[in-house]
Amino acid sequence: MSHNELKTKIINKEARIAIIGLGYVGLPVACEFARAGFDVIGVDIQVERVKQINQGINPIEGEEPGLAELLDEVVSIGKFRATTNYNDLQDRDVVLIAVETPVDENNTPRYESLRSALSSLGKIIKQDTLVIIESTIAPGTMNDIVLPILSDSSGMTLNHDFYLGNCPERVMPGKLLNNLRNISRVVGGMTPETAETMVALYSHVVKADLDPVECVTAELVKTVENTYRDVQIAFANEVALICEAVGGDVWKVRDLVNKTPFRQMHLPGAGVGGHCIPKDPWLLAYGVNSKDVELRLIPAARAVNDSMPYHIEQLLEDALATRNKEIGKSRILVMGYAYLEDSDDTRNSPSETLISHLRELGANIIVHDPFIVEYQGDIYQMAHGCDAIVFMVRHKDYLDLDLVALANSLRSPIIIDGRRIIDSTSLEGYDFILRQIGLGTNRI
Ligand code: SAJ
Repeated sequence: MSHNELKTKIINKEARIAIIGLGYVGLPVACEFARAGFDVIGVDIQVERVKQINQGINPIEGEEPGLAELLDEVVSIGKFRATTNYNDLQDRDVVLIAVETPVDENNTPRYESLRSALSSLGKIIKQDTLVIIESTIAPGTMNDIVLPILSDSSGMTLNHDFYLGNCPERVMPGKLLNNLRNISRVVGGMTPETAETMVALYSHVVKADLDPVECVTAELVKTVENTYRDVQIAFANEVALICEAVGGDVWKVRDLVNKTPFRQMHLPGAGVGGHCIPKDPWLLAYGVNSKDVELRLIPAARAVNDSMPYHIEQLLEDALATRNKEIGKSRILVMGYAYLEDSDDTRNSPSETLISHLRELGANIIVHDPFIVEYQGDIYQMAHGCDAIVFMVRHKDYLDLDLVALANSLRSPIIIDGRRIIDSTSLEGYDFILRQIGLGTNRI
């Protein structure tokens, strides 16, 4: 089969597709291609996950509108099935790889899952297969890691025996199917012809722009778009620290700054969590670490954002000191454990950083989070006898609390607000000690 014959099969939905990695990226993609009419096989190393999927049960946690129903539908009509066995992929024409690409404590990418998927695939790949990496990878990874592994393990030659591309995902937890269908995608091909074939493939499931580019551009766009966000958040956080120091209110400053054309100051807060924003700047940096480019802004932004949970701790320590209390002998209620408002996702949560350090100092910590079963409970009861309450996540449940009842529950009415949940004017007349990120006129 030639490249043109492959493209024709893709256009006619006759191409047989495989997705390696059935997580929050791979599973929705598999379901969408199956829904479009393709025959799809999914591969995952987790036996239980494969079993659940083949029973039509959605293994992805959290609210994902439409996913459970779509999965059940495409499995029941036989368009999608899952396996742990790579040998089941020997008849596949297109293989997408959507495995995790985390960074370790030294901010170095851990490509073990990607390497393993590529070498397993290489052993069974057939002639004229199109392989597409959907995982987020450092610039240069396609050339330096993906291509060599695939070539060596298959004994095949790029653009002669197989075709290769990189199409990073732009899906967000809670909006997986909607994002997949409606957000534009950068489509990186090792050749322009491959990029065009990939556009033909994705046009069956994506209703937004599909932008064909070289692979390095696709690698850069994905890591840069999240690094942009991290730097913007760090800027907002540093402005918040300035406002605290000079008696300003960062929220008022931000609103007025953003009235200026072409300004989009982000939200300062208690820290930056999740599986994308804290990681992708390091993937971008890794892409140039062998070159003579000294990155100063991007690592500095990461340092600012990583410092915010410790700044919350400083606000807490200062507030306790006004009542002659210290962290090590206090009982603290931490509100919010997830990394994001109205989510149960706790990956890289700033709350985790704060809580573990407070415990190291000897504090007695109680955690509340309405989205995490082990931390659910009556807030006013949980506040009873606590020396302070610390808001780390802007869950909607926290936006209309009875602050007087809260004050009466607390042993000392100290509120630390890391996400500007409390309207300080609502505390007029009450004996609260309020410390807020970015509010310089803190009440004593
Ligand atoms: N955060 C701030 N200030 C802000 C925005 C976010 O402190 O102005 C914090 C959040 O509290 C959270 C972290 O940053 O702890 C990340 O928040 P996020 O809104 O960026 O959510 P994520 O991590 O789910 O990011 C994803 C990314 N999507 C993909 O990688 C495909 C990101 O590119 C999106 O911009 C983001 O979703 C989104 O906009 O929802």
